[in-house]
Amino acid sequence: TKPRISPAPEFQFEEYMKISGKRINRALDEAVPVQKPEVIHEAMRYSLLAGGKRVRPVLCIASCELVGGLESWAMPMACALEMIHTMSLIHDDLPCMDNDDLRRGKPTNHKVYGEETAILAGDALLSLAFEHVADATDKVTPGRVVRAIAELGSAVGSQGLVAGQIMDICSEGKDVNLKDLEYIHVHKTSKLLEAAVVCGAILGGGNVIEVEKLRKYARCIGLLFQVVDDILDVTKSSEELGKTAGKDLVTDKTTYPKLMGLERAKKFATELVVQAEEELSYFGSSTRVAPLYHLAKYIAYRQN
Ligand code: GRG
Repeated sequence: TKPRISPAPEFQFEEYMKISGKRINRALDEAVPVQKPEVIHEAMRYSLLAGGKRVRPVLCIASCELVGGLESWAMPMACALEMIHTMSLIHDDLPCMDNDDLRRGKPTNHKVYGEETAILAGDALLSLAFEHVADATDKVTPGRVVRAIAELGSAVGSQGLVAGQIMDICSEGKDVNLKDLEYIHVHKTSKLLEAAVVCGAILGGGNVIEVEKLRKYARCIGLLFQVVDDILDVTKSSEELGKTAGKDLVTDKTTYPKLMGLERAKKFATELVVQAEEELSYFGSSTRVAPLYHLAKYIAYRQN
């Protein structure tokens, strides 16, 4: 790999994530007030405000600011992305899907509110996401808002998240090759990350070249996100195995390390960071590019 220059080396990434996270959490809190019927709004708020890294909203805002927009132009979309991400987690955790009891360190939505309410809370968050963006035409032209909504819709539906989830379900218990695995990840994980970056750029007024450069960057970090997830899965499992000798913690899930070996998976992750940085180099090394540059690194070197 060739030597790389870090844009704005003095950039305080952790501080940036903390401050952005606080502003995003405040906007989410205001977007879903407690109102009648209380139980559904409580269930929506329970999962939405339960923590999480807020990677998608931060990507959206950073991308908007990179092309010259303001945070406030992208905030409704940033909230919508987190609402959709959260609803996909609520539905993914249901007994008919992954049947998980814990999410973000707390009991899953259906464990607290029951399956019926959890399904409806997910549906309501999905619907609210689009309403929330469509309502916000006071700062950005309706044309840009409509383009961003189309982008978001395609990332979520039967060509997006839903496509990834259905292929994942259909491949259960079968041999999955690298091409199938990539399809699942691109749709389950990358599509929404791509929408976050692209919608931010559209709302910020980016031109076609800027939007497409950022799309390429987003595709790299989307895949990177999943490769790293798989690597963490393996390395954590082996750590756990050390601690809980005899207990079988190795899943039969198909992962990148399983298909290409741990070392090649790590090399692949490094290549993806380099490629993501190359896409960003189009924007020079101003402070505005620093958040996206550091977000790629954060995704690559995170521990959870
Ligand atoms: C979207 C209409 C619609 C239905 C849902 C269930 C389903 C269809 C899709 C599942 C999608 C899914 C669970 C993808 C996994 C995405 C992923 C990488 C989650 C982890 O994201 P992080 O690490 O989590 O950003 P935090 O908790 O930090 O937000």
